[in-house]
Amino acid sequence: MAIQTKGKSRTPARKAGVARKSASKRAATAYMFDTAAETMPRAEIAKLQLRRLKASLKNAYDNVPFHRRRMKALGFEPGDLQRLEDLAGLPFTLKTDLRDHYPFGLFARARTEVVRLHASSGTTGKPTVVGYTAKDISTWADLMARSMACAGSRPGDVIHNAYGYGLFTGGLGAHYGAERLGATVVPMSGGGTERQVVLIADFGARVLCATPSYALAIAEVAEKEGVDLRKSKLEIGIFGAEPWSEAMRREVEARLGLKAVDIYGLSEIMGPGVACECVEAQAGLHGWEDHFLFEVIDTDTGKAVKEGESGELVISTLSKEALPMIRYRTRDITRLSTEPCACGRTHVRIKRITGRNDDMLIIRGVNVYPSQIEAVLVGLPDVAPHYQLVVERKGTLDHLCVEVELMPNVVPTSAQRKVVGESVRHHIKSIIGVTADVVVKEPGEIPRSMGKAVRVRDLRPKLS
Ligand code: DLL
Repeated sequence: MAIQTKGKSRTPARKAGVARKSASKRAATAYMFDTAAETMPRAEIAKLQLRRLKASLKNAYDNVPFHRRRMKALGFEPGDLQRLEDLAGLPFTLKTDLRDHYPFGLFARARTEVVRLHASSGTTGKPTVVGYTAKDISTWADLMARSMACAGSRPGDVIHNAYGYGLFTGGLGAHYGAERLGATVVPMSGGGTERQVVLIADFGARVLCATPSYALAIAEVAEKEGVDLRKSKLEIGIFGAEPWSEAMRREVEARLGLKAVDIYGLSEIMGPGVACECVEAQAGLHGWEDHFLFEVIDTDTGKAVKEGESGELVISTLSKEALPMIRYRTRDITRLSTEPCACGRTHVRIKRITGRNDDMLIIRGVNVYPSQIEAVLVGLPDVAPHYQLVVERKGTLDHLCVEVELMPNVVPTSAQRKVVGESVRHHIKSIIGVTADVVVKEPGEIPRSMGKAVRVRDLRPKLS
């Protein structure tokens, strides 16, 4: 096994990642959060999942009228679950179910037992509200600490947290995880990018937590300010909350001088830390199967796809108290792999999330995800890795315009723009197979994100 493991001791100090060693000794140990849980044989994982799933279904049945009604309609009681496969007989839960029961209708605990609320802003209609008991918050901190350790962070690190604090789960999720790991957390939130650059350098951050698009914005401001973050103490980026490509990974790694690790999660299930890549392999996110059950389904039929085939990720929670989720349709498109990982962890790998099925554009019959366009742009000379896709309806057809930006060192003559525009158009057509218009903008003209980047401006008339 490529990682050093700890013993099986479950003393609180061990579990909380606070080994009783000097800080320097701790920093020298490749750290793993909970060996017993993370390297469990797969048969053991399945046994644990069945036990926990039964309890989670019972929690939902006993305490949430919505879930009880749906189970009763099928003549199903939680005790009827014999095998994990039986779960496929239960209906999916959708984002609209949370909205329809706004704000607390799917909670399985009295409001007075709920110590924290988070919510999605929700571009249309009501926000999605999620709640946590004190135990849920603690489990989340454990799983975030485990994720951070998996990403290569360890007790004693300075963790610069540029995920937004507030109703978004990124900021507080990473914050509690970093503290639980035994690191020093810098609670920056998003924005004030010049100051972020200064503090990353001055406080000696080893780990940067941010969305990949914001990490790139930080790199860009550092370059403009003449600060070489590649020479700073930064070694690891824990990036997620939005789709990003392998090409973007290489770009941020080169510009910040770190290893960029993908982290995944969603508020409805918990927040960040549902799954995380290991720094050893950087090849898919270990989904923490002792707390969640993952399925991948065909979006149209709702049936399970074979392992390795692409489809929509569906997640059930196994330990959540306040908001148990049964077969939540994430809309995220991915593949699962139970192949052994170089790091020795046995938990399933969720392959890079290519996008959400509601972000997928269909341009003259060709399915396109923004991350595919990103992968093309990032490889091209003179083109900055900032872009937006504008989708319009022309007659009966959808039309795609890709807005790109020149690199700051390129002289923006009209001839140069023409060359770049032509090259982008050609590569998108030959690699993805769609015809797009290309608008080449000046450096800095495409809006930068402080959190999740807005990649698509959809100008098509809304269906009523
Ligand atoms: O984005 C939680 C999070 C915070 C994850 C920080 C990672 C880091 P929501 O705001 O509820 O929660 O958005 C969840 O974001 O369903 C995916 O569509 C997308 N997403 C999250 N992580 C990734 C990722 C947080 N690594 C939604 N790759 C999810 C691709 C991601 N998409």
